[in-house]
Amino acid sequence: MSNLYCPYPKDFLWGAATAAYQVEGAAREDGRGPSVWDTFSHRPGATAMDHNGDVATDHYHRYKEDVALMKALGLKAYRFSVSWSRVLPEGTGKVNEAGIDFYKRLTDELWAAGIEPWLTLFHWDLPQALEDRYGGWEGKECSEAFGEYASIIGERLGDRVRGFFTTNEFVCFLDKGYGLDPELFAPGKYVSQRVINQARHHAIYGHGLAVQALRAACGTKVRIGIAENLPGCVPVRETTEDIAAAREAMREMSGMYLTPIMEGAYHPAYLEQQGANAPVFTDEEMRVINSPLDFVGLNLYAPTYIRHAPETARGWAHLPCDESYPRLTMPWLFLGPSILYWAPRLVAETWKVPAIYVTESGCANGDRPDSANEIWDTARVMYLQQHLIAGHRAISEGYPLKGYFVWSLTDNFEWAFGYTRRFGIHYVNYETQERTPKLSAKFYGDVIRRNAVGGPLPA
Ligand code: PNW
Repeated sequence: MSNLYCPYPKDFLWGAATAAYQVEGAAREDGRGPSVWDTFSHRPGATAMDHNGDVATDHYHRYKEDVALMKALGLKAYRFSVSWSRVLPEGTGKVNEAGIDFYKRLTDELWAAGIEPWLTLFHWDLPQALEDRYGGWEGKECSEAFGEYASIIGERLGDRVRGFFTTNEFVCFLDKGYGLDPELFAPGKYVSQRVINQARHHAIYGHGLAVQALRAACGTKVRIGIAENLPGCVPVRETTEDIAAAREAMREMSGMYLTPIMEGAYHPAYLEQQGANAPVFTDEEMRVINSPLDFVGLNLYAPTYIRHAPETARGWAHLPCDESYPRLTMPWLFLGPSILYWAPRLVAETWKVPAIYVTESGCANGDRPDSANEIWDTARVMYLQQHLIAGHRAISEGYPLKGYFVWSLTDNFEWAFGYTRRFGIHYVNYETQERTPKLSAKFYGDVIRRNAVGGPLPA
């Protein structure tokens, strides 16, 4: 499956990503407190086959083996998340030293393997104590707790981490968990639109407080940004009008998250649409939300097609993918590799961003080991290859795409889908916890070694 030869820049950061609740396991070990995902996944019927993250891929105990897999790939960076309730079992207050120690061991192991640690503060696993006390992000106290947590992580781990992501994908832990998709996402509750909007505000304010806390703790030694799944708007034709429409659609559809973070103001269309439900905020909070970032991280999976629509008031229209559109093994995972070109381009054109990282990119496949225990995940190889060709185009046209983190290093707990969906480039046998590189791991290792995608492989 070779293709156009696309060399990448010398210092391009090739990485892989995971998240604490999806891989760590050890849910009740060494003083870890429960998170909303522990509560949710133990609710009968909440997840596929009632799976939960109690053991997951046992990364907590097998991190050395996982770092060895990364080293074998030639990975330059590893994106992992810290379990907030492992470090602060009550969400605030007393630090659980055993929790901090785990992340010290992990980062030591990474540096010893020549791999840069990139740390996500929050990947959905809110301490249950904060959900109980404040209704989670419904309370502004949660934003402040997040700032304090960021400050603790900055002080304790800042000297061993290269980059920080504050939050991962607002829409999944807010909109979806608070009423849009509460069957699939923790905390799995229904609140009013007004409460969702205020919780969104508290979460981006928490992001801003975390940026300031990390900066205060670590100065300019670390790089600070976010991992956001903004709608990956793609112009349906490469015309001036459609490109402008896609740019504006991206900005408006991000009107409650990335737009205020980058601009210090909500998109006017958002405030107008929400009317009396719009969030209440102060100028000072908006300034905190707008704290400067070193980079923007984008989780890119599926395209959102946009066309110029002069007949509408906003001037653009979304073209949903229909039943016949090709997709991978998730209901929303439509295949559209050109997002790896358009998202970095539109973000760079819209906001002043020094650097962009693709913080997640990958797909679920029906992977099954053959009789020789090999996993020929051809769809994933095609997916990665086509996306990387599109990323190459973004770089060759001068957009500041600096790195790529494949989702995911290994198969893991895919939230409400439990272990029934596999996103890894390494296969995990959940009976034995044995890891096996899939064809895609070999493909990705070759990309990293050659620092290029496509073209014939050397003999
Ligand atoms: C991301 N959607 O979630 C998360 O950051 C990962 O933890 C997760 O395992 C991965 O993607 C695969 O699902 C998403 O509905 C959840 O478009 C939902 C959507 C996209 C990403």
